[in-house]
Amino acid sequence: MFYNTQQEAFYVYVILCNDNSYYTGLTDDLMRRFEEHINGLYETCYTFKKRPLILEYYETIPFLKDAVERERQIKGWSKAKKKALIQGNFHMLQLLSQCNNLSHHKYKNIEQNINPNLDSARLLHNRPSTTLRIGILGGGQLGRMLLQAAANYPVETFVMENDENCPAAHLCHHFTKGDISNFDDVYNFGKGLTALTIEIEAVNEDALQKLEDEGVRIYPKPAALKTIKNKILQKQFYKDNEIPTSDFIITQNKADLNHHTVFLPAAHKLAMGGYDGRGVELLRTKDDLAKGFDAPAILEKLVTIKKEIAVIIAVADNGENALYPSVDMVFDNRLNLLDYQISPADIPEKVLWKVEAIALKVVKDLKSPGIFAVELFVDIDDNVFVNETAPRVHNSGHHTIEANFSSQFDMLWRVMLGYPLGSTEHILPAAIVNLLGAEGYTGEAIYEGLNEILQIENVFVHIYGKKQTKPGRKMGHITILSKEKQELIHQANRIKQTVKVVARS
Ligand code: AIR
Repeated sequence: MFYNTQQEAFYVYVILCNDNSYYTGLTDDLMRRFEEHINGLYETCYTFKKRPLILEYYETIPFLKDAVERERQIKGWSKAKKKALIQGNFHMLQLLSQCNNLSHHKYKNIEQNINPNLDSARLLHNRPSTTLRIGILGGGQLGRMLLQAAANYPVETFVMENDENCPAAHLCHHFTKGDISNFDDVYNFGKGLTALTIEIEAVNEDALQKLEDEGVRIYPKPAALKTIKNKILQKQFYKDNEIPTSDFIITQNKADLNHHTVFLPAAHKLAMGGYDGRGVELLRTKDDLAKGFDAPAILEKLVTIKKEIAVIIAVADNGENALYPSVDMVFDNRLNLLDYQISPADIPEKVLWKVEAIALKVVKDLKSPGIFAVELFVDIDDNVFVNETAPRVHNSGHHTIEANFSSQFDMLWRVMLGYPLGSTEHILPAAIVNLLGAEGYTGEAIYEGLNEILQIENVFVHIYGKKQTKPGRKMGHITILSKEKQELIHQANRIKQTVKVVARS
């Protein structure tokens, strides 16, 4: 090979071939050389019939001797190292360089485990988007809606859940059947991924901690998840951080309740594992004590509630945050489940400020990026208390799919992929109605009344694809958009009366 040694610079370049391997070369005319590759000039002698696809990387080097040395160096590098160079991931490059002395087996392991995008969001912003590998623990409706939003981004998605027919199983690129509460299952699932999120709290947080220590980004951080997941720790966290929350007593078993009858009426909430109305019992009088839980729990003084409000907040890796307009939640007291919700909430500005300031404090004190839903009570004197927080996408944010510029699901991808936060502004006010499995029906789900409802304009149906219905199970939701609050309430009631989730008899 002859080079024009009179010229000022030489190029060492890396091209991606159509079999996904890299070819490294040296030239004094980058464009000409690349065209020659494209036209197949080097097919047999250099690339063994690997046609180049893309010129991925080049360096300009002033002296031929240095350029030859650099080409020799890069040629000897592994694919992972070349990839790190192309991505400008110097952290990974360094780590891989240190691995040269290890045995092949060990080296391969490290290579696989090193997250190709360990560098911060700052670096992510500054380079072209590459496809990242992101996992979701849990495959229910929240995972499903996350995946619907993921389809718009350069991301390879992974889901782990016990049930291979779960709502999220068929929307991800890779499904793993596994137990999200088992250490080994979670660790093995997460170790090759760039980032991991959860769609339910009941996951193995020790495995998440180990993964985080090894460089996988976890949303929310395992430490924040640990605090929230256990209702006793969660309540203690509010107390320690002077966040207003209703009074509570910790109970270890059912017998403990007998010592606290003066505290009634109260809500007894299981420390671990409750969701969607499960793990909560209202104890009004002594006669209700038998309904209490025989496991660690909190007994929470009932507040005279005027309103229940939820605020969803997104937090980026760099701490930047974005608040969604608050949501009015109207509950079904019998099932302890959300009945319908309206956003933005109808509350005086002074109360709204309190709500937003308290919700923001909760999220800031948790010190974690991700999406958080803070549920709050407003009492008859307009005092605001935190009820509970979820460190994930949440039922109270489902309307954001149609009603806001960036939905809560879209937002979480922005956070995890290191993109700028989206706008939380609403396009139109919205209401949602949860579609719950009707009382008295258990079995293969069928949906009555959808035809009628789908004739209404500005109504959006979301069926979660759960094969089996049972009383009170969340099977779907319907969103209504309108400028008029009365119209939202009217359509919400109409939907509640018309749509029914029953079972095939
Ligand atoms: N979920 C998680 N925490 C609260 C809720 N609602 C969602 C998640 C989870 C699903 O509910 O998406 O996977 C489980 O619903 P089910 O009906 O299968 O118990």
